[in-house]
Amino acid sequence: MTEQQHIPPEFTRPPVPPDEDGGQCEPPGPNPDQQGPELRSPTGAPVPGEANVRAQQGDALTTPQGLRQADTDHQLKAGPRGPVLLQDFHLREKITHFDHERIPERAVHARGVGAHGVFVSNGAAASLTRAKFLAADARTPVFVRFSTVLGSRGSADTVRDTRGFATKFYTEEGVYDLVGNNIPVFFIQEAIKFPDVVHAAKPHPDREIPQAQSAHDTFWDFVSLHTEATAHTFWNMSDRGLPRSLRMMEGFGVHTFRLVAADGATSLVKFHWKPRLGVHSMLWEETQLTAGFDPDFHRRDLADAIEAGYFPEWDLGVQVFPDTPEQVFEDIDLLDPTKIVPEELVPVQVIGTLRLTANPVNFFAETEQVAFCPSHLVPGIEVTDDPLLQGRLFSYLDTQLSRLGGPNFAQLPINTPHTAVNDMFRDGMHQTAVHTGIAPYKPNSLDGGCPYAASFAGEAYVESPTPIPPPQAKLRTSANTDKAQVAFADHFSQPRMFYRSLTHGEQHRLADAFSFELGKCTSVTVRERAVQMLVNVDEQLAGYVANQLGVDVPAPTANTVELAPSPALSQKRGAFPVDGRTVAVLVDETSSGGAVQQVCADLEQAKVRPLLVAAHGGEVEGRKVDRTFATMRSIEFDALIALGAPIDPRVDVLVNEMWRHGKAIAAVGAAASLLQRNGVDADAPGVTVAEAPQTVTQVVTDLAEHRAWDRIEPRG
Ligand code: HDD
Repeated sequence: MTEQQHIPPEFTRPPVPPDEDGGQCEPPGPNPDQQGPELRSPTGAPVPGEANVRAQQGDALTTPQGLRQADTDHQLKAGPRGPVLLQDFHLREKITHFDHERIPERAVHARGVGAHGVFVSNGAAASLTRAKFLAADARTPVFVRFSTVLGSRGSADTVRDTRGFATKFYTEEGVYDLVGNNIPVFFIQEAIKFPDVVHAAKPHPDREIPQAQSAHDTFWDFVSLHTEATAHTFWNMSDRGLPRSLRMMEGFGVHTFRLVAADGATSLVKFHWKPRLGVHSMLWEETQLTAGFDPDFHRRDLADAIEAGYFPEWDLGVQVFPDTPEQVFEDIDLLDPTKIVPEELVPVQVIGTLRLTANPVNFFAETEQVAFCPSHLVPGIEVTDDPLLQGRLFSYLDTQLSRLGGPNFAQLPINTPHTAVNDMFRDGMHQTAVHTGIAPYKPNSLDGGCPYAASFAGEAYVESPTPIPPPQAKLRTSANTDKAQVAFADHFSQPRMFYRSLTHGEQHRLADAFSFELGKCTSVTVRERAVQMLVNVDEQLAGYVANQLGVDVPAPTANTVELAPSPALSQKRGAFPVDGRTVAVLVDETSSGGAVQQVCADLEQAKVRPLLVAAHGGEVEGRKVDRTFATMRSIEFDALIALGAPIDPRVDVLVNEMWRHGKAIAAVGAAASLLQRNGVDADAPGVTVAEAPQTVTQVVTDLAEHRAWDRIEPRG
């Protein structure tokens, strides 16, 4: 593990709290704290006893039973060319284990990448919730998994799709999972429709085509019939569906949750993750090139940035609403997961900051086996009657039973709480705890009544986060109101608000996305019905797409209301931190005189990653060549600084693509001929021709804007 991939000090297990009732219970199973120096797994969970055993064996190759092995290259035969012997148990065990190494991929969100980190609360939510990890200055280890939704585990990162943003907080009160997406609304309002929307969105069941795409008949057939999906569909067709980096996208809890303060007072909230690096997207062409050239692009971007010490950060924020029986705010039903509350109406208040600081040591052990569930709650955070959220509370545990081999997956290191577990759950496949005692039931006297029922004695808090609250807790349900039902039924007013909140450039790219997606549908009926959905949102948009498809524009059919645009929904422009951005430093045989070293050092000083690009591998001025003309493509770089003007068609492709994608381009001295040769206007926005130091300064400034928008967006 590199020095950067340290396990933050937060990964020490908080002391096991004294048993609340002062009892003398021994926690079930071996207490690793009593077994000498603990070995910590990457997740920070202790690995009981392993430190001692490993010391004895050293690093010799062994069988799973610990038998030291001298040879794993040859099979045991009767004579040098004879039949293989059944008694070659190493051969049998090795191949048998290999045959069973794959587990079922996630039903959705199969393609993902994770990282460890820490959440630091600023205490702003302490008055709203008794959750201890939201107290002032509380530091909590976390594991985050980002994911796409539709694709299989081996699909490309940069497809057009929603991104999962799941965060596991290992709090001192147990695990809290905030299982969100980078889109604040969802396709459906009721969980019962989830199998339908996923069946429609996944590849067609006859040929299993297309992989990881919504551009096909069944998806658009469903969303144009089940029009509550309109809002999410618009967000997916916008730039939000094409994140430049997992480090540069927002996250949303989507649902409305309930916070419970220490005095029992409740409020309703929506959670937001705001990336410190800003929200930035790729262009559609970039994503297509990248999916082929580097399918692991987002995984690599996240891991490389963390490895380089550019730790990505997000501010966690909440929109806070009064907890009224109606649970409706300004005619927006807070139980409807297809609706947002514009930030202009209810601002987002920052309550803490997440920083990702370590890559997993083992993908399968951590990223593949992590199990999130919206019902992993802590005191002070509760669910509401949102019909989508209610169904999710069941589905995650259910699917993980088959994906992770039975009911004990919470004992896997990545899922282990950093607190004592006295669940009295026993046996079952892969039970790893060695429980003690003879009475895993309550009430009992034979184990001294242990474990004691947790009480919150001394605290006003009487509610319980457990799904079946004890008699003293009251179930909170929402009032039925006609207004609420009407709000659920309006599927087009908020998509229109979203569309009208975008810049012209964003609207143009969204219209082209609809044209691409629907252009891939072979059914004219589906195309026409999708245009009907669009015309209920915006007639000009529908007209543009209908023209691209060659279909007529129908009249609007829906009753809608005009909502004020929400500027917060458009991706912010302006200068953002450039941590971990990549710059191609292009050299040729004339590049010398220390320019390479100087430019790369200046870029690293600005927290930008220089990638040296040359005709051949090796070194230039003592610096390793990172990419050759054979291995590079423009989509890997956020900007280009040319110190040379090599004559090579692949270099010309690089320059043309970066020009077309509005990326910062700079040339030093004679390298300006490279721009001239490719028709790059030296006076255009985002283009710099200067001496080396000035080019770095200007490129870093341009990088902060993400793109030279004036170069690529239609005027007006
Ligand atoms: Fe889900 C996984 C997010 C609706 C059922 N979901 C999953 C993951 C994320 C989300 C981020 C991946 C977790 C990981 O990295 O392991 N899901 C959402 C959001 C939703 C949503 C933000 C709407 C607001 N999900 C949703 C519904 C259902 C599910 C309505 C079922 C009724 N989701 C699942 C699942 C998954 C899952 C099938 C597949 C893998 C897993 O749970 O562990 O149970």
